Amino acid sequence: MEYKNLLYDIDENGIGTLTINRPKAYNAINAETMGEIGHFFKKTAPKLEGLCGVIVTGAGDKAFVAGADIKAFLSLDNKKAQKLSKQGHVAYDAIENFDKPVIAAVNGFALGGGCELAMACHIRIAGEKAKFGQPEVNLGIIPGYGGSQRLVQLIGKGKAMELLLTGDMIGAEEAHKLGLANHVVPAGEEVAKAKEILLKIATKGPIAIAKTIEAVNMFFNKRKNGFKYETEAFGACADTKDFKEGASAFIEKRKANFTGK
Ligand code: CO8
Repeated sequence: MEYKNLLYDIDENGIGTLTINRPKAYNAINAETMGEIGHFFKKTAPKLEGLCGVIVTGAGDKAFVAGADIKAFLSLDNKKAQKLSKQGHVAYDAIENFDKPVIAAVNGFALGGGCELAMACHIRIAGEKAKFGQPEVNLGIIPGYGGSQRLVQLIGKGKAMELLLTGDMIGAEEAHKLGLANHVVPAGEEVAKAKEILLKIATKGPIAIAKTIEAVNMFFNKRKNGFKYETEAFGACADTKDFKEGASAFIEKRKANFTGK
């Protein structure tokens, strides 16, 4: 599918890059863009041959994503707002539950729906000029794309409450200190760092990687028992050829050759 607001490619190592491409609006996400993000993770990315992971970033050097598109807000009512919020939940859940690692390369403002996008990714790399925040209260609303839940998961209730209630923006170092950013790198090196991590993960067994993502996400799924799931997933991994190959390679002191089977 042709996207109007997204660019994507896949390199020779199987690393996909998804760029939110509305630089004039600091990559703000309107309903069309959100629909495209959901479509990318549900329909396009699973079909990309040899894909080992995805980097999500923003076009230009100012913003990752500066939030939902505020210019579309004035026409919202309760019903329309809930519809948009649900659309965002579906798209960001697709990222969180994607079976290959997704890394946010945060190259500038990650505010509101942009911070929520970064938090839906499995890992976040912040450029030193990145700014994070959930400024929704400044607009008289609350986060609608999962921010009230995922920020608590990532940095704990007290700090999350402070950021959500004040709407304050924080820099990359503070985000790193809080556990919101995994790494801080010089501006312009966010994607390179994300690639370095994805290349390392690509040497592991793909089934084990998919099951790890599922098991970690399970911790936060109040309807399911993550520990029970972990046991079952561990058992399922033990049935794979990759598990035998990984264990054999260790014992034989050689590099494992995983096949995803
Ligand atoms: N929406 C639409 N346009 C935006 C947005 C945005 N979120 N952010 C920036 N822009 C546009 C500006 O309007 C401007 O465009 P133009 O030149 O045409 O006026 C351009 O990007 C550059 O912005 P500024 O001139 O303001 O640039 P500054 O460097 O002075 O400031 C900031 C950058 C600090 C990022 C500033 O633009 C800002 O505060 N933006 C808004 C940030 C924000 O409040 N984000 C949260 C939005 S609410 C949200 O995300 C809720 C998510 C859940 C939604 C649930 C369903 C509806």
